[in-house]
This record gives sequence, structure tokens and C-alpha cells, in this order.
Amino acid sequence: MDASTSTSKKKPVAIITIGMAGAGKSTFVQRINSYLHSLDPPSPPYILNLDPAVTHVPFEANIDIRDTVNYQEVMKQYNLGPNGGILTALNLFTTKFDQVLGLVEKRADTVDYVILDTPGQIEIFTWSASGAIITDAVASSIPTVVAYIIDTPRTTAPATFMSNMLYACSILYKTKLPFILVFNKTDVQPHNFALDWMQDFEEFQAALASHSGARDSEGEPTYMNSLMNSMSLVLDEFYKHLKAVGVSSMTGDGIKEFFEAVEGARTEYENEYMPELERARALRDKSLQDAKNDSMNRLMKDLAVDQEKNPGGAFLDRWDPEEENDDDDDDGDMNIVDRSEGPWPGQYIDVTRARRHEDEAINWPRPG
Ligand SMILES: Nc1nc2c(ncn2[C@@H]2O[C@H](COP(=O)(O)OP(=O)(O)O)[C@@H](O)[C@H]2O)c(=O)[nH]1
Ligand SMILES: [Mg+2]
Repeated sequence: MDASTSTSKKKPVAIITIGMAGAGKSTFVQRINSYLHSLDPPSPPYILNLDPAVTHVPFEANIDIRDTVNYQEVMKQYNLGPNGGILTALNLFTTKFDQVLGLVEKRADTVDYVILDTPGQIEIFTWSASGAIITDAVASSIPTVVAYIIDTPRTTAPATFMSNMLYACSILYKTKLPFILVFNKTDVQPHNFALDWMQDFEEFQAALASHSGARDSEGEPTYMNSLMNSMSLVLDEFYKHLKAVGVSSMTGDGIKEFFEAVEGARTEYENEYMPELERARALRDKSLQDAKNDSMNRLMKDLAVDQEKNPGGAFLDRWDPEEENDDDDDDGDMNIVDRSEGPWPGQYIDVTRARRHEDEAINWPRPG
């Protein structure tokens, strides 16, 4: 890195919120949004709402998928149910994600955080091609961290806790991004039980054993119980790579600690994810270049043979500019809008408040 870039502003961090429906993703986004606004000086984030089906977002999104696709129209047009409609809407939006990225990059110098709120149902984002494309596109552009939102009051049962952690684990291995476990709703249920279980698998196993259904009628541990016991050993390794914070999106508790974890995640991204990404890129570029060289060599060989056989042929085989096909490339009528950048098509404009331009010397011709 040279001196000019090291003195310029740090790149913003993208925070992708992921979690089960109702875990509180949107409320969390709203909470961190208001926290960033309340800083001194304020640091308003750049927010993307990727949930096409939400009727009300508690925050002001800069880019809202609902401005681009109407998921109810998509359902009608493609004969889909709600989940198919949401997924298809997200797919359609993803085809325009280069525009979104362009808008984000334009703001990269002025914002510190870019926040993505994902659709309510977790699998729509985590198990779809679009989710992967969006995640990879953002992560290859700016430092990115996954905030995995957990409904703490609903994960107090050891079996539920474990399945939630396994899901988190699958997302970590899929995205390979820095990962923060956010135990939400601590105003209802403190998250210390979860930290205890994560730090010491024996505590988890003890909780498991004391739960009803841990033993069968003969007093032997049930199959489920033994399975979860062994899985807790596997997860122990996974927990070591994670940061966990407890927050209440309702009261704002723990949000400061969350942002401290985000700073740690930025370093992790720079030290671990970025070098890996660059290595993958270099490999891909090299294999592309090899393929190009190979076909170029073959082309040159073919041309040489051709010229030997038919010396005048090349003259007749030239490109004719008259024949140029000037079809515009069809970009459809879908365009991404940044709500914070002036009016957009379809926006309601209060004409009663529009000013007259006094300085425009217009001379209307008088009748007669
Ligand atoms: N008590 C409490 N409720 C919360 C908290 N965060 C979210 N909720 C509630 O959880 C429900 C689901 O939240 P929402 O943000 O829509 O979840 P999403 O589907 O993950 O986006 C709403 O009724 C929220 O009011 C919290 O920290 N404490
Ligand atoms: Mg939501």
C-alpha cells in the first residue's frame, strides 16, 4: 500500500444481517442505524433493504428492492407462491446488482458502514444463487462481515440452540466471511447461558442431560442425546472462530460492543479473507489467460494454413462497417434508484412546494 492510500479514509465495512424469520434483523438494522446517527459526529450508514415482501421497514433505506421489483406482480406473472415470489424478486434484483454496487462504491468515501437487511426467511438468502452472488459481490468490493442474528429467548432449549448453531456454522463455511453471533432480545432473555455453553461444552452436555427426553425408558441416553453430545465437540472448534455479542434491538443494549466486534472483523477480513480472495482471483485470471493463449495459438495456426491455400481470401473476408447491427443492448426497464440522490421516477413530488424560478427571464408572446 502506498502513502496516498494509507492516509485516505478507511473503506466502509459492509454488515450483512442474516437470521431466522422473526429473529429481529430489521429491528436490529434500525437500532444500529439510530446508534450511528447518534454518534458525535454522526455517521449515517448506507442501507440496502433486500426484503421484497416487507410491508414496513423501520429504517430509511438508501436502496430498496421494492423500488425495483414488485414481488406481488412477480407472483402473479410467474404463478408463484409467496416464497417463490420473494426468491424470484431477489433473482431479478440480482441481475442489476452491478448498478447497486456502483452506487455503493460511489459512497464509499463518505460512509463508514453499508448495511444489508435480508429477507425474513433465512434460506431465501442463504441457500439461493442470488444470495451468494450478492454476498460475493459485496465482499470482493469492501470489507464485509456477517451478523448472524439469534432470537435468544427461543434458543434456551439445548436442541434448538444446537440446530441454530449448526445453521450458523453452515453459513460460515459457505461464505468464509468474518462472523459475529448476535444474541438479540437480551431484554427478554440474557444471553449468558449461551456464552457458557459455547465456552465449555461440558456445561452444554450437562444441560442436555438434564433436559426431558435425554434418557429412554430404560435409563439409557437416547440416540438424539448421544448425537448432540458428539456434535457439541465438533461445534467447539467452530466457536473458536466466532465473536459473540448480546444485544437488545429494543433498548439498544450491547450495540457499542457489537461495533467493537465489527472493527475486529474488519481486521480479520483484511488479514484472512482478502489474501484468500486475491489468490483465487489470480488463479482464475491465470487459467483465463491460458485458455486465451491456447485459442489464440490455434487461431494463428489456422490462419497460416488458410493463407497458404488461398492467398487472396483475406481481402474478401474483412469486416464491413456498413453491416453493423445497431440494436441497443436491451437493459430492460428496471433501474436501481438511490433514494438519497434526489427524485426518482414515480416519486411523489409536492408541487405546492415547488419554487418558481424568478431568474428565468421568460418572455411570453402577448396575444394580438
Ligand atoms: N423484546 C424484543 N423484541 C424484539 C427485539 N428485536 C426485535 N424484536 C421483535 O421481534 C419481532 C421480529 O422482528 P423483525 O425485525 O421484524 O424480524 P426479522 O424478520 O428478522 O426482520 C418484532 O415483533 C420485533 O418487535 C428485541 O431486542 N427485544
Ligand atoms: Mg425483516
